[in-house]
Amino acid sequence: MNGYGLYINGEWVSSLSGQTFQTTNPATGESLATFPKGTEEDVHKAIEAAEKALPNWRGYPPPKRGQILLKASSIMLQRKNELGELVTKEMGKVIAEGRGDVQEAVDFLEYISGEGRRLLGETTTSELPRKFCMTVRQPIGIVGCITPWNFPMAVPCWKLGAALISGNTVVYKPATLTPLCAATLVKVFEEAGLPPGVLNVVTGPADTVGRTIVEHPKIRAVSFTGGAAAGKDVYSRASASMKRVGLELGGKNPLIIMDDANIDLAIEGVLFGAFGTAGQRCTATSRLIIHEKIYDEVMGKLLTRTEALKIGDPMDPNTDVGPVASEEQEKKILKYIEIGVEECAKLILGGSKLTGSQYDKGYFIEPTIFDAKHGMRITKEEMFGPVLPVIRVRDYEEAVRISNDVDYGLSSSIYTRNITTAYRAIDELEAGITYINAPTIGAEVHLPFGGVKNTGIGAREAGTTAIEEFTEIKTVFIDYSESLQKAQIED
Ligand code: UN1
Repeated sequence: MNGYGLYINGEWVSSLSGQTFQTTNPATGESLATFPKGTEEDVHKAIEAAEKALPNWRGYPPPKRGQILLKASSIMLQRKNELGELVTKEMGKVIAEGRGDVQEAVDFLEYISGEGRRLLGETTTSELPRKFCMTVRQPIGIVGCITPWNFPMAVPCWKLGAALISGNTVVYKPATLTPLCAATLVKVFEEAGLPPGVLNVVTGPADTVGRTIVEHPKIRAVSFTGGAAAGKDVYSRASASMKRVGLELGGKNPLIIMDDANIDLAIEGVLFGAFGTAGQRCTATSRLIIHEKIYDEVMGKLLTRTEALKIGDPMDPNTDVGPVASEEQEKKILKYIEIGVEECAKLILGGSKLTGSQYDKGYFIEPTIFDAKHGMRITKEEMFGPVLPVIRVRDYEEAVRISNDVDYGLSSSIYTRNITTAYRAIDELEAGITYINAPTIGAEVHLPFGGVKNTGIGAREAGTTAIEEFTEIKTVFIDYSESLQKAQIED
């Protein structure tokens, strides 16, 4: 077993508490590594290092910052297989998706490195003669990034890449389930030439490490991806020091199949959207809404295809569904299955933890399908597992009304061959992302990512909007008239 440290001021150090925690493989229970349990004082040290590194990094020409990020991207690409295996070992997604997680990180770092040659401001006119007006982008200062376990390479890179290219220094807290992915990622940045103190990592619990980051007045912005309850807590605590807050929280993403859809294509989409990553994506297809005319046909085919999914060792390339990420996840998902049964949703498929032979050491849950009614808890709350409630509707209007009648609004999808229906859905679905004839998952890094309602606030991550979260806009007026000119007052 390897021991790892916190990464502060370019050095791997142990926690001031001397306490540690383990990271384990959710498919086998095998222990992977030991990490320091960071404390409030450890976070203070990380903040000091970030503060010390800030003037130099702020002054670093952005294209040079971009070169470092581009190098990190190419190191990750070279090591894609090894890093993909690490993702799979530490959080359980199947190996093709483990590699996909790494590829998404590679793609984003490549994309955002080019921002070093843009970071665009605007120039515009003045209402006074011989006066020049423009905006420039400046770093915010020290920022905190708090990331989830479900995309332990991609999501940290969205945040760290955008924060770093913008000239901020960072205190980073990875999810307690995936510290090994985080440490490996940080080593990539180190190898790519990131100066000491620019990126600092403190592993440990949310209620000490996370909370200190969120509350410390020297941290000027926090970017958080995680559950809705935790996100609300971050938002209210961060407000005391008037921080900039970016939140990417949950989803209850509908996939609608209309009566004119290509049904086989739609079923492929449902399988990938609902059971890919064992349903543990914020974008996962977590409600299936089917037009009544084709309900029986879709359900018949869906059940046959779902029953054939291979559940097991996520390192085996033939496996379709791996374990869920932890015991806590397993408990929560099984509890939701119980709730579904109690509220009289009809359990059509699955519903149990798998046991026996290879399953006993890990957290495996059968892909589960419920025939449900809109309004049940399983149709409104995020379950974050391989559990799909299906709702039957009369027409498009009812499908959209039900789609929108939840607290979340991240991703959404409709399968239809009718162009009018497709365009109406773009107008009418309340979500940050709408797919036409594709599942709710699989967003690309050069487009904005995020949602409405309880899904989050702040600028969208990724895409052209990625730097909004991590830059301040300064407005500049240059008067070269050699006289005092008074805006709004002179004729
Ligand atoms: C997440 O689940 O937090 O669109 C991110 C997708 C991926 C990103 C998911 N590209 O499903």
